[in-house]
Amino acid sequence: ATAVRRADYAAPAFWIDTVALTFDLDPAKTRVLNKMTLRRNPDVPAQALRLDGDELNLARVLVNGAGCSFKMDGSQLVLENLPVQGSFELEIFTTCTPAKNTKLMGLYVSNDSFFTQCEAEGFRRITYFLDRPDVMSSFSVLLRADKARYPVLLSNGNLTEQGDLEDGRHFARWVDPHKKPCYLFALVAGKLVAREQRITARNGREHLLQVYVRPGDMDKTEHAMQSLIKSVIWDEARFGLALDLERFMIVATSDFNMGAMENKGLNVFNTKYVLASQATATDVDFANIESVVGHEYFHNWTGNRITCRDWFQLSLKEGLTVFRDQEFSMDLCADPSARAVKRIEDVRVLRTAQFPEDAGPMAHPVRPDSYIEINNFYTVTIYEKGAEVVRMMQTLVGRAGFAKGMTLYFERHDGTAVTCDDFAQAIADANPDSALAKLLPQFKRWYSQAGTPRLQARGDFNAAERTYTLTFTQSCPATPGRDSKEPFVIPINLGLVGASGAALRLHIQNDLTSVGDSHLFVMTQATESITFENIPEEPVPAILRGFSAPVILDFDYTDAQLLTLLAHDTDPFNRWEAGQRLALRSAIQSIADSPDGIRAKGLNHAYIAAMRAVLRHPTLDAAFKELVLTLPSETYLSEQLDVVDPQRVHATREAMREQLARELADDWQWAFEAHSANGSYVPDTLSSGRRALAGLALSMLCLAARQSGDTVWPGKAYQRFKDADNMTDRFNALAALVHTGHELAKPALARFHSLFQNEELVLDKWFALQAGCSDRAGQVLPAVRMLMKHKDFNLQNPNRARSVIFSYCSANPGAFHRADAAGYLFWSEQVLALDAINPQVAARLARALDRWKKLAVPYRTSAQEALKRVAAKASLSNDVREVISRALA
Ligand code: B3K
Ligand code: ZN
Repeated sequence: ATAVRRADYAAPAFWIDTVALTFDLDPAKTRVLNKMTLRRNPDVPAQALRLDGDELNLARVLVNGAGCSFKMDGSQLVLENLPVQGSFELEIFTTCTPAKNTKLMGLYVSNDSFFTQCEAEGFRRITYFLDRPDVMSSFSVLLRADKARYPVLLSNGNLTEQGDLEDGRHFARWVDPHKKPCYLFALVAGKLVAREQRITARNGREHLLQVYVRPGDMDKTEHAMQSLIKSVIWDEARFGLALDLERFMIVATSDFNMGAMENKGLNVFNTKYVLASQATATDVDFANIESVVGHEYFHNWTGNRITCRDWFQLSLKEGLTVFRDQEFSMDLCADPSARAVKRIEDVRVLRTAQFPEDAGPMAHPVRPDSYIEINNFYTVTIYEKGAEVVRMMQTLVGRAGFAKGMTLYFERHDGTAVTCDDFAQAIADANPDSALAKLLPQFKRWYSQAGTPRLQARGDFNAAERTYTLTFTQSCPATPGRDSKEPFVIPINLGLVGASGAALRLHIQNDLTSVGDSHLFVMTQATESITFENIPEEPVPAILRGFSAPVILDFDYTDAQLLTLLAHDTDPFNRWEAGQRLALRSAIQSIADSPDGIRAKGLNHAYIAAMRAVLRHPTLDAAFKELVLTLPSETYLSEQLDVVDPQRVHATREAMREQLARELADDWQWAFEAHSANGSYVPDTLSSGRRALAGLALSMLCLAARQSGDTVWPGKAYQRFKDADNMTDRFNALAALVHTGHELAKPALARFHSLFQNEELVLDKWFALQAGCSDRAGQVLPAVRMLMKHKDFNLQNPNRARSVIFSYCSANPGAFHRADAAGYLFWSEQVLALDAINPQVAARLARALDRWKKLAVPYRTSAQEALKRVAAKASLSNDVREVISRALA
C-alpha cells in the first residue's frame, strides 16, 4: 500500500450531481443499482473517470442507457470516452454479501438487521463511486426487502413513498433534500421499534425525532431522546444553528466499530451510547450518551452542512465537534464547579491518551500530511487535540467573538467541502482586532506541527523592586518526519497567589489595560517574560489556569507552593493539578528510590493532610473531591519517566493507594456514609459526583481492609452490591471486591452474571472488570484466556472483543506488562486473529505497544519481539501494517 499525501490533493475530474440507489436487500446477496448523473469538472483537464470499489461483484455498466467499455485498474472501475459536454447518466449494477461483512464497513448484517457504515471509505463497498468527501450529491434511495423479516426500512432524508410488493416484500423510498458526500449515506433495515417525539423549534418548524432500537430495548431510550432534545435546543441557543430536517433519526446497533456515526438525518449508534436505564447503566454511561448524542447531532452542521475537502482535514469537523460537545456538556452543568469537573475530565483524557500518542511512533499533526489507512487517523490527536486548538481560538477571540466567527464560517462555506485553513480564517476575520487575527499564520502551526510543546517557566522575585518576573521558554520535541519546530502561539491564563492564599491583584509592567486577578498572556516567541509590579512577597504563580493550552508545563514549585495552590487557587483546574503534581512527584521519587516500590518513603504527611482537608472540605463538591483524591494513572505516570518499568510503576502506585486507604480510613468511612443516601436515582452531575465519591471511598475501605484483615467493609460492599437500586452503586461495590481480590468477589461476579445474562452491555462490564482487574499474582492473564472461552464471548463483536482484550492490553498495564512476556504473546495472537475479521479493530489493538521503546529491559526486548511477530505475517491489513511498521521504525 502506498501513502496518500495532502500535497497531492487534486479536485475531482467529475461531479456526481444526483444518485438514485435501488437496493434489493438480502444478507447473502444484495443487489445494488446505482444510477448517477455526472458531468465533467470544467476546472480540471479532461481525463478518465475512475470510480472506487471494494469487494464488489460488478454485473453491468451503462452510459446513457447503452452498454459501454470499461476496464479495472486494481479495485477501481475506469471509464474512458465519456461524453465531453453536459450531463450524462451512468448506471452501475453490483452485488455484495452483507452477511459475510465482518469488517463492519459498507453494508453489513447485525442481529438480522442491515446497517451501513461509510465513513471514511465504506461507500465503495456498497457501489462504485467517487468515494471522497468533496463530491457532494443529491441522493434518492429505494429500499426493497422481505416485509416480515425487515419491517422497518430507513435511509437519509424524507420518506416519500412506501408500499407492498409481491412475494411478501415491501419497499420504501427516501429522498434527502440536502446534498451530501457519500460517506454520510446510510441505510437501516430490520425489526426495530422507535421512541418518537415531536418538537417545535424556535423558528416554528416542526420536527420528528426518533430513536430506533430492538423491540426489547424500548425502555432504555428515554435518556437518549432527552439528550437529543437538549442538543437541538443548545445548538440553536448557543450558535443559532437550527435543525434543517423534518425527521432526525438515531438507530442503535450492537455491532459497531466505534461510538456512533453522523449520517445525515440517520445517525447510527453503538448501543453503548444509546441504551440506558437506572438498572443497567452507570452515571458515566449516562454522561457519555449525552455527549455522544450531542456530538453526532452537532455534526449535522459542523461536518455535514460544511464538510471536509479531503480526509487530511478530518479535524475540521472532529476537533470542532468535540469542542462543541464539550461546551454542550459544560453548559448543561448547573454550576461553575461542575463545569470545572468536566474540564478536568477532558484534560485527563487528553493527557493520558493524546500526549503519549504525540510522543510516540504514531504522532501526527492535527492536520496530517500523509497516511496509508485513513481509519488509523481517527485519533485522540485529531479529536481531542483538535478540540483544544479550537478552544484556544475561542480563548483568543472570546466566547462572543467565537460565535461570530462560527456565523461567518457558515455564511462563507455552507453547503461546501473546505479546509482547516478556511475555518481558522473565518474565526479570525470575524474578529479583526483579536490576537488570533494578528497571529493567524503562526497560530496555524498548531495544525501543522506534531508533538506536545513543553513550556518551561521560571519565577524571579525582586524584593527591592517589589516585582515578580515570569520567564517562559517553549520547545517541542522531534516527531516522526520532523526534527525542528517553530514556536507556537500559546495562550497562558495566569494569576498570582499570595502566601496566605489570597489572589493578588495584577499590575503588569508597561500595561495599564489589564486589571483583576487573572491575565491572558499570549506567548509567541521561544522565550518571553512578563513582569508584575507592587508584589509584596514572593508569590505562587498559578500558570495555565483552565489548561488554557495543550502543553506540558514545567515549573519548579516547592511542595509548599503546590499545597497553597491546592488549597487556595481560584481556578479549580489548577487546584486539582497541584494535587496531581504532588502525587506525581512523590511517585517519581519512590520509583527512583526503591526497586520494588515497597521500601519507598511513600506519601508525606503534608500531602495526606491536604487530601484529608479536601475530602472533608465543607463546600467543595463531591465530584471534584473524587478527582483530587484519585492518583494519576499508571499511564500518565509512565509518561513522566524516561525509562519505564511498568511493574515498578504499578507497585508504586498501589503502595500509594494503600497508604491513602490506610491513613485516611476514618475519613473514607465518613465520606462513604455521608455520600451514600442519595434518595431516588437521578444521573445529574451533583448526585453522580456523590456516587463517584462514595464508590471511591468504598474501594479504599476494601483496600484498607485487605491490609488489616478486617472483614466488615468487604461484607458491606457485598451488601451494597446486592441491594443497590442502580448500576453505578452496584458496579462500584462489585469492583471494590474484585480489585481487592476478596473471596466475596467470586459469588458476586456469579450473581452479577446471572442477573444480567440477557443484557449485552452489562455483560461487557462483567468481562471488562475481570480483564481490567488489579493483578497480584499474575492471575489476570489466565483469567482473560478463560474469559475468551466463555459462552458469551464473541471475537466478532467489537464491544465484546474490546471488553476483554482491550481492557487487558490497553487498560491494565500492571497485568499486561509481564516479565515473562506472556502478555505480549497474547497481544500478538489477538492482533492477528482480529485482523482476519476486522482490521480497524485490530489496528486499534495494535497500538497498545506504541510506547514500547520507553520500556525497561526485559519488557522492551520482548515487546519488540512481539511486534516483529506480527510484522512477519505476510497478509496483514494496511491498517495493522501501518501501525506496526511505524512502531518498529
Ligand atoms: N465520524 C465518525 C467516525 C467515523 C470513523 C470511521 N473509521 C464518528 C464521529 O466522530 O462522530
Ligand atoms: Zn465526530
